[in-house]
Amino acid sequence: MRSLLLTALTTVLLTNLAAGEGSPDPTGNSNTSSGSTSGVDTIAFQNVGFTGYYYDVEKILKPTSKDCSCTLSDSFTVFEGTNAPLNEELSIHFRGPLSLKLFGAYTADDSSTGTWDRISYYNAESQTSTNVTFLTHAGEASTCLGSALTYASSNGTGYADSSTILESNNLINSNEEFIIFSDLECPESGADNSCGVYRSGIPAYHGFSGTTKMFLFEFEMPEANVTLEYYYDMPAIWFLNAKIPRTSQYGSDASCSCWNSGCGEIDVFEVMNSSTTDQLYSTIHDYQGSGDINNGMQADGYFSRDTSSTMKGGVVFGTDGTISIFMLDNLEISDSLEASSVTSWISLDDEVVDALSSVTMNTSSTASKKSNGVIGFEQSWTTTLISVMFLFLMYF
Ligand SMILES: *[C@@H]1O[C@H](CO)[C@@H](O)[C@H](O)[C@H]1NC(C)=O
Ligand SMILES: *[C@@H]1O[C@H](CO)[C@@H](O)[C@H](O)[C@H]1NC(C)=O
Ligand SMILES: *[C@@H]1O[C@H](CO)[C@@H](O)[C@H](O)[C@H]1NC(C)=O
Ligand SMILES: *[C@@H]1O[C@H](CO)[C@@H](O)[C@H](O)[C@H]1NC(C)=O
Ligand SMILES: *[C@@H]1O[C@H](CO)[C@@H](O)[C@H](O)[C@H]1NC(C)=O
Ligand SMILES: CC(=O)N[C@H]1CO[C@H](CO)[C@@H](O)[C@@H]1O
Repeated sequence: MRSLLLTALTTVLLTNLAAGEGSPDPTGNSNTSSGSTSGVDTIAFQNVGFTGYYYDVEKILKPTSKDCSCTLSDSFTVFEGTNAPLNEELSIHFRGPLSLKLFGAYTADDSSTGTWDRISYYNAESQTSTNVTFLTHAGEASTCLGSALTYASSNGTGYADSSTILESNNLINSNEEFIIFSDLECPESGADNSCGVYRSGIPAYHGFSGTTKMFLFEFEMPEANVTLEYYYDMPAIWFLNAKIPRTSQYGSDASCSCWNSGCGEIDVFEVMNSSTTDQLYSTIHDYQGSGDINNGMQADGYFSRDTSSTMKGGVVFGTDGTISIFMLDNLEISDSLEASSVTSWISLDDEVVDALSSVTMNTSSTASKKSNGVIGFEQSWTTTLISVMFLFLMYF
């Protein structure tokens, strides 16, 4: 279920820029407000970033006992500015069925000019990895926290006692997950707010921070063959505020994570349910433009999942507050990329930009969280403008 607010703020533009073979709509321009019939190539969230706050985990009590619990800090972390809170450190999550061929993380001073420098890299075929740590949930179970993070073994889902590169054939199944962090170790738990408080005993690494950043992927999402109860054939690539997995990603106590109070998540290529396993959606989960953290703000278009060949794509967190998610067949994950090239991958046709309508709106609501009677709070926010637009290029 999508929030009504999103619908109110969303302008859907589907433009066929070059009619041709394989075109889902060879007649030319078309639009729809109730979901398109075929995949898009780019999804852009504009005007991302707002001033807000979230609650950090302060204490993790009796983590392995059945009455384990957490408390959130009374003070809160304030965030502001372009792309906030997604300008904070993010971890990158992969759910199967998926195999990762290539990964690159980049930074730039300005997404509109100069160059993007690659700071992190993984190449499955050449077995190269730089500034990447693969973790997974193979550690000690806990009711309030879920399973602890550990280093991932080479298949992505087993336990390893030190940092291990994923093997070249790293296909993981439905409901299996590995996570990429940088190789920069966190300070001691609670030492500062960069990594915050985290679960004791885990390998704790920094995520990827900054307003302007880019992540590129080459991956496969083959059809699932093994029937599982959860997340059957629902692969995904998504980002969380890196504090979330270090405390609790799948626990039962919402006070064990900053997620509920909106520290941030963006799903870039995600199968949402078992009825739409060939569609990859993009969703932001924070309180910008939506009071519903669970449903978040989902873009109204989707990428087509190709189960029989490699897909290439990425996400650009622009200096201008536009987050562009795209698929591109001739993507190169080279060590440096011209901003102009990246811009050309995600640029929207003039006609489309001119046609964009924007909505300015203030809204406020309450999002209360009560866990084990710990802290209930109210959150209000103002959103100035959110619009979501889609560029429908020739994808096939
Ligand atoms: C993955 O690796 C772990 C540890 O090395 C092993 O126990 C597990 O069976 C492997 N999983 C598969 C599906 O091979
Ligand atoms: C590795 O990634 C982290 C997080 O983005 C970054 O702070 C660090 O500078 C990177 N290391 C190198 C050598 O680029
Ligand atoms: C399922 O089977 C097909 C055909 O053998 C194979 O290509 C695909 O990789 C398999 N998927 C998984 C998740 O193992
Ligand atoms: C599956 O997810 C898509 C995308 O969010 C949505 O449009 C569709 O209604 C969902 N279907 C079901 C059965 O929930
Ligand atoms: C938004 O809030 C500001 C400050 O409260 C107010 O001045 C402005 O008129 C509001 N805008 C809308 C569209 O309601
Ligand atoms: C090109 C095209 O089909 N435009 C349509 C977009 O949707 C509006 C509202 O339904 C129509 O009025 C346009 O004709």
